[in-house]
Amino acid sequence: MKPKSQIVDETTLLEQMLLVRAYEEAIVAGSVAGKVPGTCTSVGQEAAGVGVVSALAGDDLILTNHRSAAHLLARGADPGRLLAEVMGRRDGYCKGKSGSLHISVRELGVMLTSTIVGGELSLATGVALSQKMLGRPGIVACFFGDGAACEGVFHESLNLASVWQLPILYICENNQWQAFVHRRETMKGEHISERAAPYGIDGATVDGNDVLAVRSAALAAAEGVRSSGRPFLLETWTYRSRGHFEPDDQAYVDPAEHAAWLARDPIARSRQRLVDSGRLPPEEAAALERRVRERIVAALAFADASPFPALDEMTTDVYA
Ligand SMILES: Cc1ncc(C[n+]2csc(CCOP(=O)(O)OP(=O)(O)O)c2C)c(N)n1
Repeated sequence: MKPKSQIVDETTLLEQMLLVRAYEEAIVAGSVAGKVPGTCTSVGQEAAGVGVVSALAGDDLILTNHRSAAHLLARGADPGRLLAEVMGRRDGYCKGKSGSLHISVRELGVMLTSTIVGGELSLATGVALSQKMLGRPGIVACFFGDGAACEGVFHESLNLASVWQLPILYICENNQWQAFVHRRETMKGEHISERAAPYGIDGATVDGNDVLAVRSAALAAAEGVRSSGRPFLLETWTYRSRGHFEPDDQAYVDPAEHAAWLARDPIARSRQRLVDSGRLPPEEAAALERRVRERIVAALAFADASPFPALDEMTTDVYA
């Protein structure tokens, strides 16, 4: 069954962001303990992913990248099966053969995770063309980073999507960093959304650390793509507060920049807004956090109990 994704309640969005954070913190802790392979996290970017996915409809399709936890979890993926996948276990969504970097969950419409930077951009063009030719209603949401937007494939993809009028919502999570290099060193101009106009596409930048702002911008953008059948480029302005991958001591990061962005943490902001407005009493916020942590403890136990695939399964379900 497709998930119901038109969530309106900020407490639900907060719960999803907490789930993403707890899930990735479990991966970090597990990698330190040598139990889970280190991977790329999206700590600090939770509002950008959760806000956009909350605005998608059940039959929309998602293509994502190496920082996909928020996209998968907000879409309704089970954290136990995700952790099992990351840990290479048989009960993972791809039977433990994709790891975190290639995961796909067809039943949730998450078509693929690409670890080839920008790979999802060209593939989204094909998926959207197929949706259009088959007359299917779902639009395609394609998540990528600011580094990917500096590659040729970004320009080729936007050009074709505009020429062929394809229903793609491009979401650039501009987290300021491209692996170990700041975007200032590789990128001309401040905003990726400015690159939409030359291709005849509309674009916008939104505060990616404010989950309500992201949701509202994504609802408008997705609705525009749905009704016009044309692409849209939404840039979520955010920050990757952990390293490029685990472990990474982030010695290359300016501490003042890091501190300034930590002060804008999307989860703390949403929780504060809910508490200040009286919509979420502090004790209920604490109970919510406890429930999320318990869910992740159970998910880890599930993943840990799942066996590795047998040796004779090594060449099944894979290409080449
Ligand atoms: C084509 C290609 N080039 C380089 C890499 C190595 N690499 C992996 S992630 C990454 C940084 C990508 O930056 P960005 O698109 O901004 O995404 P972010 O990691 O910031 O989320 C790089 C260079 C790769 N996987 N694929």
